[in-house]
Amino acid sequence: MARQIAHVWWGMFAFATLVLVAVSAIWIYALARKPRETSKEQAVRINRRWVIGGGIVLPSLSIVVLLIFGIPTGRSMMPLPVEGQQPLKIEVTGHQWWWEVHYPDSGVTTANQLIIPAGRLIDVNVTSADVIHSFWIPRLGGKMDMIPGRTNVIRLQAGHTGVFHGQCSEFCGLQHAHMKLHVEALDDAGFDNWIAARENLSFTQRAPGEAGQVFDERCGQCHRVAGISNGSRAPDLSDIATRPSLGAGVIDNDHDGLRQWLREHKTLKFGNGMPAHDDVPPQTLDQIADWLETLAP
Ligand code: HEC
Ligand SMILES: [Cu+2]
Repeated sequence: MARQIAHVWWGMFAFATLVLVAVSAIWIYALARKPRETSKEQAVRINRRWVIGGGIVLPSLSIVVLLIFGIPTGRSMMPLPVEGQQPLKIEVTGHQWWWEVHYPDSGVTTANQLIIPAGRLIDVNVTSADVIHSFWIPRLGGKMDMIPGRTNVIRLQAGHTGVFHGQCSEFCGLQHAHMKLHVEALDDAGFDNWIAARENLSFTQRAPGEAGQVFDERCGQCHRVAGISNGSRAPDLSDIATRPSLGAGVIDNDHDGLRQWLREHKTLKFGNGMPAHDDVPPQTLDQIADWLETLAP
């Protein structure tokens, strides 16, 4: 659909260029030619021809042609039923400043990453938990406001597998720029595996000793880890070890990055909704990090 829109855009661009060239040519010709003797009636007739032809017929014709191409293209981005295809429904909720991603058919929840099957129609149901955000994956086309108390649907389709980048595109506060979404299109089998691995995910192993206690008393109040904690105010951490970045793209999710996030997230992402844990000994935070690194399907 994004490709069709691009085609319409290039068509409009080509036509506009043609009009510009033609008008310039006529203008230069009019400047350069010798004045001709014309009677008053003749002048009026010529005038009228230009007003009717250039001012009414040409624009009307252009708009009709544009609508012929534009309306079907616009419709293809609307979440209308398609014969023989059941679009995959995914719910994406904007938060200051991270993305909650939920697959209602399988009950899988993740954050800051949107994994989709390539080639399939996807109906992304977007909303917001706080202020207005906007869902935008430039290379997949289309953009949709995420409005609290309202669900908008945008239909997308990735033409091939690979990584695309998403970004919030409605100013939503201090860290609006740090609200990136990792979008990855997998082949059908890869996507089914990804979902199946998370479908009945449940952990039993807590972090050892004090780390486990701190997690239960604090982290778990906001964060969910399947089988361990049930917080819903912050990104679900059940598959945190498999995510490419932390803080919606602020820092890579590797050994050092995770430890740095837990200690310094207030400087890495000033104003973000996670409280500082300065009173927790750094070794304990590191132990929590060790344990978070095991949270993968
Ligand atoms: C008051 C709620 C709250 C508490 C308590 C809390 N967090 Fe967070 N946490 C958040 C929020 C909100 C974010 C998202 C911040 C952002 O990216 O803007 C977050 C992000 C994270 C992330 C990055 C997730 C991602 O996918 O980007 C990790 C890891 C994390 N928290 C671990 C912890 C740990 C470990 C603790 C306990 C020591 C903890 N959190 C306590 C609210 C909380
Ligand atoms: Cu934003």
